[in-house]
Amino acid sequence: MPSAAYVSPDEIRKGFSKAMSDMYRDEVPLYGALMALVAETNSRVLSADPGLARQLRRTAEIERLDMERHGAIRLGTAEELATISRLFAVMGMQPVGYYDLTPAGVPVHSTAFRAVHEHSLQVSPFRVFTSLLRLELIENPELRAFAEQALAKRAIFTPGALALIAQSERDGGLNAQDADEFIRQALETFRWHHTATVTAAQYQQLSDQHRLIADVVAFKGPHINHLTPRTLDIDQVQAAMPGKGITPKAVIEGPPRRRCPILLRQTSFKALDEAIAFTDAQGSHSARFGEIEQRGVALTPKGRALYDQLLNAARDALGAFPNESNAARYVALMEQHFQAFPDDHAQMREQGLAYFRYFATEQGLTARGHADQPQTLAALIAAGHVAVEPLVYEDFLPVSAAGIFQSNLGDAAQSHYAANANQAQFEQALGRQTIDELQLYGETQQRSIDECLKTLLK
Ligand code: OOG
Ligand code: NI
Repeated sequence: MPSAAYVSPDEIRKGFSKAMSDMYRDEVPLYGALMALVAETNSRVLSADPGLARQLRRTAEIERLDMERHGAIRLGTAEELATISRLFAVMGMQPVGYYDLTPAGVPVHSTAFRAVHEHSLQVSPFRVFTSLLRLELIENPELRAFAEQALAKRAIFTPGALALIAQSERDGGLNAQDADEFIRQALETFRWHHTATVTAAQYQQLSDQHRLIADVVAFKGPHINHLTPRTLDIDQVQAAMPGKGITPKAVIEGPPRRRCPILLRQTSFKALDEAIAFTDAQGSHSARFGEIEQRGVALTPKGRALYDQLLNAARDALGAFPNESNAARYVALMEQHFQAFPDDHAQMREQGLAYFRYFATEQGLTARGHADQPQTLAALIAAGHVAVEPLVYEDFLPVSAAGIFQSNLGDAAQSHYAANANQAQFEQALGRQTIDELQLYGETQQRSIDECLKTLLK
C-alpha cells in the first residue's frame, strides 16, 4: 500500500487526545466544568493582553491552546511500559525525560510521552506522564509477591490494540479505518474500572503499604487519573475554582507568578471517592483528580540550574513540605528568592537562561535583498527584521509532580524512600532510551534561526 494512504501519527494523536478528553468528561463531570472555566479565563486574558495574544499568534500556540492537555497513568510492570511505548509510538509520541519520584516518597519513576518536533507539537501537543511502579521498594516480601502475581495476571491492552500496533510497526503506518479502530482499542487501556481484582482485605494491605501501590495493583488497567488543560493565567483559574464547586490544593507548584512565565505552574484538586466493587465486598477508591497548568518559556541548563537552586533555597527556608498552613509564607519566600531570576525575555536571552524561537517579520521580508539589509542575527533583531519569542516548555518538573502526587494521595501517603534514581533500570524496562528534552529545545531553537537566515539572507 502506498504510504500516502496512511494517516499521519500526528493526526492519530490528535484524534486520540480528543477521544480521551470526551471519555474523561463523561466519566468525571468536574473535568468538564474545569475546561469551561479555563476556556473562559483564556479568552478574557487574551483580550486583556494584546502583547500575549500577539506572541501566541506568532508562535501559532494560539491554535493549539484549546486542545492542549496532558494526562497521567501508572503502570505495574516492565512489559506494560515497553508495550505502552509501542502504543504511543503509533501516535508519534516518544518518551522524553526521566523523573525519579522516590525522594518525595512516591515509589515510581516516570517519563513523558509526547511529540518531539515543533510541527508535530503544533498539530497536537498531547502528552502523557507515565509512571512505572517500583515493586522492589515494597519491604514486605509476601506483599511484594502478591503484587507481582496480581500484575502478572492482568492484560491491560486489548487484542485488537496489540494487533494494530504490530500492523503499524510492520507496514509503517495505519490507514484511516485502522487508525479509527486503533483509537477505539487504545482508549480501552485508559478506561476506569468499577471493579477491583482483589478482595477488600488485600486492597487494604496494598493501600497500607502505599496508596499508590493499591491504585496500580488492584485494578484491571492503568486508568487515566487526570487530564490537564492549559491556562494562560493559573492564579485567575485557581481563584475562580471554589465558585465552581472545585477546591484546589493550597499551593501552586512550580515558579512564582511572574511577568514572563518560566517552565510550568500547576495546581490540582482532589477527586471524590468513587464507589468500586472488590471481589468480595463493596468499597471505594480515590484516584482520579483534576489539574490545570500554565506553561512558560523552556530554560537552558544554566536557567534550569538557577531555577532548581532558587526553588530549593525557598523550600529550605520554609523548612517543611508546603501545605495549607504555611502556603502564604511559601508564596512570599518563593517571590523573594526568585527576584534573582531576571523577569524579562531580553535579559533571559542575553544571559543564556532560556530558549527562544526566531521569526522573520514583515519588515524583514520587505527589506529582503536590499543592499543595506543587516547580515547577522543580532543585527536583524536590532533592526526589527527578526522577532524573538519564548519557546514554550513542553515537559514536567519532578518536584511539582511529587506535589501533585501527594495532594492526590493525601499527606498520609508520605513515605520515606531514599533518593533512588535508576534511569538505566527504567530504560531497560522501556526497551529504549529516553530522549533528553534539552536537546529537543536546542534543536527547535536552531531550526528557527536557520529558517530566518535562509528566508532573509538569500
Ligand atoms: C502523575 C503526577 C504528575 C504532573 O503534571 O506533574 C503529573 C500521577 O499522579 O500519576 O501529572
Ligand atoms: Ni499532571
